[in-house]
Amino acid sequence: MGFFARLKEKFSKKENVDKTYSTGLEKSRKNFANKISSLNKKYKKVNEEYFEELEEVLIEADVGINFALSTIEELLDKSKRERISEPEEISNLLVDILFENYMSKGEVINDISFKEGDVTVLLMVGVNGVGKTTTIAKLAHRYINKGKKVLLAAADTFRAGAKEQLVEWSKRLNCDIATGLDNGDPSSVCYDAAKKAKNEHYDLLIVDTAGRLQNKANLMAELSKMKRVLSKEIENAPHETFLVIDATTGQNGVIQAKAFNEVTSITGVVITKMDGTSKGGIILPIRDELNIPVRFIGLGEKMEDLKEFDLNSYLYSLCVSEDKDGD
Ligand SMILES: Nc1nc2c(ncn2[C@@H]2O[C@H](COP(=O)(O)OP(=O)(O)OP(=O)(O)O)[C@@H](O)[C@H]2O)c(=O)[nH]1
Ligand SMILES: [Mg+2]
Repeated sequence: MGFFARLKEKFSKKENVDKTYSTGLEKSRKNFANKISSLNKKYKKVNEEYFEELEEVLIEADVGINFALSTIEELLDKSKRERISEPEEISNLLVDILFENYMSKGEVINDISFKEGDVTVLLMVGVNGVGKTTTIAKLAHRYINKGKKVLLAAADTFRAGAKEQLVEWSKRLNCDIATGLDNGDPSSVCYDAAKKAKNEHYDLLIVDTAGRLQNKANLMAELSKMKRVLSKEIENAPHETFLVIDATTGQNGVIQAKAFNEVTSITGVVITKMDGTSKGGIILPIRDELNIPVRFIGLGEKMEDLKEFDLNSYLYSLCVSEDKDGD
């Protein structure tokens, strides 16, 4: 049995499907699964046009041209080898290929692994407006609920109101925060926060950074200074650097990921605003081209809508059409 057949069996009971995933990916599912389902009805046997249309559906889901081309090529190869010509089976094989491709691109990890008895430091980076600060709030909420002592650092000293936004979250979450001067050096906030986190035995320090679009050299210098300051206080900090990407920006997100990956080492990607887009395929080329695991996925505005990335739930919610599902 292929991956997709097993997945459908696993989720044959609706209550086994994560509601946040299925609701958050609704727009993407309509744009992907439902289109494939109509394609399968249109063709009795697959032919060249079928594969062309399937490739178009992939591109519309925003997986990017290169990823779409290589996936279709692999699908053609496999279907020939396995002598499959029935549309439904071909599209099942497509999901198997998407799964295998994700799994083959390096390690699959989600949750943060904590350093027992020491501070774990998480640096959040990404261009402006992608959802860094709200994701920090959601992560803080998550780990506070798991009994962790969490400190936030407002190291976005650049954007007007950025500090106040994080302070507001800290109040709502009842979470401690270290702040600095507006337009001050973000590294000095990092220094104060790291000292406090170490002396007062916090489990997790989450550092918010400015999403300003600047030249690579400046960004690299600023991030490496912050990292240097953090690691002086806490061994090997930051232990995690998450790049936040807004799913609604589509292929632009892939470009951002490449750019950030060149200036600093990223340990994970967080994809936000999945609920607001039909471009849900964006996760696949990011993983394919960067070999970085997607760690969390933002499927809505509520605190609980940030979920650990789960490939099964993601592919199921993206690829199983509603008409077949009986919704
Ligand atoms: N629907 C939805 N909205 C989200 C999600 N994540 C973030 N947002 C919204 O995106 C907007 C921008 O979020 P911020 O967290 O301020 O983004 P930022 O990256 O910190 O922005 P800058 O500090 O200006 O660089 C806010 O209105 C959030 O509510 C999500 O998963 N789903
Ligand atoms: Mg922010």
